[in-house]
Amino acid sequence: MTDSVVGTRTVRHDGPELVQLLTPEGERVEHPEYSDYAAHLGPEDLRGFYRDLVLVRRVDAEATALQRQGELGLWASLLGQEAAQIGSGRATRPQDYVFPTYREHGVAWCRGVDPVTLLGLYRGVNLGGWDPHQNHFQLYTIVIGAQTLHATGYAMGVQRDGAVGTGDPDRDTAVIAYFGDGATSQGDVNEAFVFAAVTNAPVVFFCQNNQWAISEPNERQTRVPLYQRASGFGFPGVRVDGNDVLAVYAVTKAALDRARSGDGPMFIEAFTYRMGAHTTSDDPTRYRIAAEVEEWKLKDPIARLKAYLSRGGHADAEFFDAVDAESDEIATHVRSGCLALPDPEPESMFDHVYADPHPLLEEEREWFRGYHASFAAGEEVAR
Ligand SMILES: Cc1ncc(C[n+]2csc(CCOP(=O)(O)OP(=O)(O)O)c2C)c(N)n1
Repeated sequence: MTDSVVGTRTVRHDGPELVQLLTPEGERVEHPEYSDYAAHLGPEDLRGFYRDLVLVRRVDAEATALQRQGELGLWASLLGQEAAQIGSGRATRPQDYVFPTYREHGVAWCRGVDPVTLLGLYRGVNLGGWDPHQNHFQLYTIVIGAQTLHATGYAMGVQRDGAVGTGDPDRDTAVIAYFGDGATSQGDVNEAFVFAAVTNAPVVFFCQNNQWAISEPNERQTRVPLYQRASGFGFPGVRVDGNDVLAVYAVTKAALDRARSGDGPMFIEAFTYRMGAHTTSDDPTRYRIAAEVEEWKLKDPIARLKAYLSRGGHADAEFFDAVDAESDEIATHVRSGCLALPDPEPESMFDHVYADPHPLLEEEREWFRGYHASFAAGEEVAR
């Protein structure tokens, strides 16, 4: 067991319970239970993982820059959490359904959501920006933990539709809900665990433990490692190295297979670290010491896969250069796409409040139309 004392914090971040297939130095290691779930992955798959990690980091960096330049109102960075998201996202099947928070840009990437569409909410030009049914990727949820209930309800529906445990790999469906360590303190999350457990719903709870809920560190949120909570609800919990894309893939695949086959929910704690601020509105230097960040830089998810690929002769300089060139292209795509996002019609905020027409809403829309028309074009709104 390795404990590290960082300032006043003692953080348990190692030990036999942490599933790992790739060490921080980039060495492949075996795990008695989970190695098999990643055994079919060849060099080409691993190069694909590397490409995903680099590109989503670049999308994230470009979005952060856009916020700094006033083009986005806010951005929630995933820096450091790329492996947790790519590993788990790549383990899902097309028919599975994903319920994200507001930080799952890497999972969105795996589900085929264009990164530009992620920016609409943060630019304030729409309330979400993609069709959840197209990619089986729900809209971002800002209310902490709420999506775990939505996910559990959806999973119970999947069960009732008979899309679990049929043995047909294209039909059996799992649901996966993402949330952070802080969310595990929410009532919604605990209620979701209860419902999922007693109904044996096909849902995987995927917690990215990035060790901070804004300024609240893990030790202010829990007295036991989070993965151990699951047993109290009656389903298995596992802690995986969240910076190890291979281990995350293997553990998530195991949990999703289990859910699809009808064996019920599972909790995954992906132990990782938020390298940047909580959002662009946050200043972590007010509560977090630099030594902790420095320590986690040595566990960088991209560096460890790059080390493995290079040392094993699975990728050469030409490959790494090509991925870098592609990341420049995606940055350009994100930037130009963001600037081209159309401003919404002011009245469109009434469009999706109710599924069917509603008289009060129509009245409010009418009032708003008149109010808006009362301003001459270009005239300053009186304050
Ligand atoms: C119900 C609710 N309470 C409070 C907030 C304000 N809030 C936004 S993010 C956050 C911390 C979330 O931490 P965590 O769940 O660990 O996720 P992370 O952002 O670290 O990935 C809080 C308290 C909120 N959005 N919703």
